[in-house]
Amino acid sequence: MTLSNSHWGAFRAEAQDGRVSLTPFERDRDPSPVLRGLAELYDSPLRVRRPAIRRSWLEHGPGANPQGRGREPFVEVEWDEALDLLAAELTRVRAEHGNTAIFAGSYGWASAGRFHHAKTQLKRFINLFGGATDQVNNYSYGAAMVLLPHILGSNEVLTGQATSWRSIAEDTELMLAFGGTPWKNAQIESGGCGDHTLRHWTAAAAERGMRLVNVSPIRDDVGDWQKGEWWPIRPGTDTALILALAHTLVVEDLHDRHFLATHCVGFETFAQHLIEGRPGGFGADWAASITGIDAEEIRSLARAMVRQRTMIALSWSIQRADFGEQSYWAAIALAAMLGQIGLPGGGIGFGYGATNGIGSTGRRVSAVNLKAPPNPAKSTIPVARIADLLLNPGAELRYNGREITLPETRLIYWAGGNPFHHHQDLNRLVRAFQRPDTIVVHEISWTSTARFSDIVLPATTTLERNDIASNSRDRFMTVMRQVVPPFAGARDDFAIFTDLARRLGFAEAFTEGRDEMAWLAHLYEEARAANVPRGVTLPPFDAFWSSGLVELPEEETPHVAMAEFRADPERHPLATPSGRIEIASATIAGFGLEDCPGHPTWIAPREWLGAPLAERLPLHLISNQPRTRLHSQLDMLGEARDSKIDGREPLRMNPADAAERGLADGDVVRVYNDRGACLAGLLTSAAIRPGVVQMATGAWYDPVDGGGSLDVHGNVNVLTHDLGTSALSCAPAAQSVLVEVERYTGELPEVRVSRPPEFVPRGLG
Ligand SMILES: Nc1nc2c(c(=O)[nH]1)N[C@H]1C(S)=C(S)[C@@H](COP(=O)(O)OP(=O)(O)OC[C@H]3O[C@@H](n4cnc5c(=O)[nH]c(N)nc54)[C@H](O)[C@@H]3O)O[C@H]1N2
Ligand SMILES: Nc1nc2c(c(=O)[nH]1)N[C@H]1C(S)=C(S)[C@@H](COP(=O)(O)OP(=O)(O)OC[C@H]3O[C@@H](n4cnc5c(=O)[nH]c(N)nc54)[C@H](O)[C@@H]3O)O[C@H]1N2
Ligand SMILES: [Mo]
Repeated sequence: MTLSNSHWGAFRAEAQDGRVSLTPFERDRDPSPVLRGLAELYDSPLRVRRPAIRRSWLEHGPGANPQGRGREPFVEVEWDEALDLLAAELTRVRAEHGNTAIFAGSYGWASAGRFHHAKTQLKRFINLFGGATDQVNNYSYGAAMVLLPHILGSNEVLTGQATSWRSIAEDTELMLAFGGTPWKNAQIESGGCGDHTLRHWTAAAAERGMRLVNVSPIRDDVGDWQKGEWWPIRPGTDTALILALAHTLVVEDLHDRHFLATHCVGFETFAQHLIEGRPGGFGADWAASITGIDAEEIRSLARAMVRQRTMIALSWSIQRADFGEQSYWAAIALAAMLGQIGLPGGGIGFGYGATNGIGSTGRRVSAVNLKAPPNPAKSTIPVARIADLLLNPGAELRYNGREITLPETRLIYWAGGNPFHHHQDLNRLVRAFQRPDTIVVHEISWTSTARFSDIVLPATTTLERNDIASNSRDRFMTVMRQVVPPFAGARDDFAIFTDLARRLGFAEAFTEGRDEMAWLAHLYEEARAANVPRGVTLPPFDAFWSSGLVELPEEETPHVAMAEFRADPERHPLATPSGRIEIASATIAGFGLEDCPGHPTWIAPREWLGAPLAERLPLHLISNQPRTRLHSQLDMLGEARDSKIDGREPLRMNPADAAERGLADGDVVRVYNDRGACLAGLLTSAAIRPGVVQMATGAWYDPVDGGGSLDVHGNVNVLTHDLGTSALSCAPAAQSVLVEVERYTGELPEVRVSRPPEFVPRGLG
């Protein structure tokens, strides 16, 4: 059987009579059940079969009836016609409005293969066309990635190598895990993985008797086998708990004065703030009233952290919230006060469990990677300001100490992402998507974004092409061999861009004279050369391609983040202004931001259970990552489809909250706030803290009248707000949301996104 790989893990596949069957890779110790949906995807009725153009756009040209997006039928056309029209429209927009009027940020996860990486293919194409407005940062840890360079000098602990799971399993005595270490999330790895290891390492830590404190509104963010204690914190209040732990250390004089003096700056400012920043200080009694966690437990945890080798771990979700910078900054300050940064099993880590590879025990390698040339248009926005860009051209945006003037957008080009999945406040995004003249998307399936576009070009899946899975955090590099011919009229993104570039006169620059296999060999050989200085030897391409995989070396000793800095801060300074950990930052203080001052502090979220709004909307909605799919990918298939209740996305609620509302398991409910409403299927669960409801992201958006009102399928992003974390990073803050839930009593509307949109013959408009 053919070896291939995916964000859900490696697998072997075969095709019979045009149907795909697959089994997980034999070396995978804990394969993801979500993988089975990939086999169903190939010939799913929701595949885009042929190029399709929104009727008004085709018949009346760019900008025609923009309110028709998401409502109007499509006309299927031949590839040549679609590409001729698109090449002409790109040329028109560039000539009349300039390259910055093209938005091609195209945020999204696309597929695992490194060559057929849709977004990078688009960047190669558009940057050779003169560039476009692009996006920086990501939805995952957008606040942290702007903050950490100011505090730790780089994003190494966040995006590079975290202290390895082996180090935790061997040396950590106490792991304080904010947001847990969710197994559901470690099912995936961007760029694929050969062996799922979270269960193995977390079991090893539990076996050795490590104490695990799961600070989360949701108990099953930690698996039963991990034997964690559950501290059901009120959502959005982690910073208060962290400040109180730090406060206890200060008042009981338990902080590591030596480490603070030799490795940090700004401790005095922070310590003074802890004591004097509010009447009575940021102590445990204060934090108990904010977090719902007992004050004595907080104090005793602080003392235990000093006595024991402690890992302070924060999931990425903690900073995906109002003023999300504060939790990460406060946690770094707390870890510095313990003085265990750079010691085996101690210090600070981010994202354990977020993907399979965080804390990987493999040696760091240079991955196979397709690069794009620089963007000549030099125009960027922070990733989650997309609706602001479209709605407010000319407006000034404060971001990381700068001002960005938002350009005007005439054309949107998306390949490999789904903004009608990933963005917040979708009813606002619907209005924003009515602004441009033209919206183009390459898609596998009729996602909500495809339905809100003008030109939809059918893309192949991983199963229909050759590629390489490679990732600096995974121990396997594998081939991704083609299993089946392209479905219906679908084409690879590379082939689509090649044909467009030919029409626009730069095909040679785009392909560099290589076809698919020549590109794979070229990219692989580049990675092979880059690994030589790392002491990692890869076989030549032909040998790799015929054997199917390379197993990369394990780390020799467990990796400990920031160990060199700890050992010798003079020789290995951080790239901060002081060369040290900045517990207070003069740079950030100098930005003069009310929502991100010069040291960590508690700023009450805009929406949380302590807000006045909670009297009317008394439930905090956690819209976390789905156990049953990757974002919106595979939503209508396999695990995700089977998890739906009456065809709606499940919502979990504590039994007490359900009883108070007269709700029972299996009820269809309406979840609402002032921004929007959606339907969901109710599941009661004691694993959810009272006052909290949980609904995963990723159900395909299905507004009852094409936008603005009830989403009948259960996309949480009709409820989330579109305000950034702060003016420092302008990152998404999807976790800070209040809602109310009631039984849905109307007639149950059909979920229309479970079948393709309407197609009409040409000339009927
Ligand atoms: N409320 C809330 N919202 C969130 C989050 C949250 O926690 N809460 N999380 C956020 C986070 S962290 C992220 S990363 C985003 C994720 O948001 P996205 O990355 O946009 O979500 P995906 O569903 O992975 O979208 C990828 C799309 O690419 C398509 N695709 C896959 N392979 C290919 C290919 O080869 N070619 C082409 N042309 N298309 C392809 C898929 O069909 C899919 O529609 O969501 C964010 N949104
Ligand atoms: N199966 C699956 N795995 C995925 C993804 C997917 O779509 N599906 N997406 C991937 C991507 S792109 C990313 S960025 C990562 C994201 O990784 P994370 O950000 O870690 O993922 P989440 O599931 O959003 O959050 C983890 C847990 O944090 C808890 N939490 C939420 N708010 C709070 C809070 O205020 N306080 C505390 N203490 N806990 C809170 C929730 O209970 C939640 O289950 O996941 C990746 N893994
Ligand atoms: Mo993400």
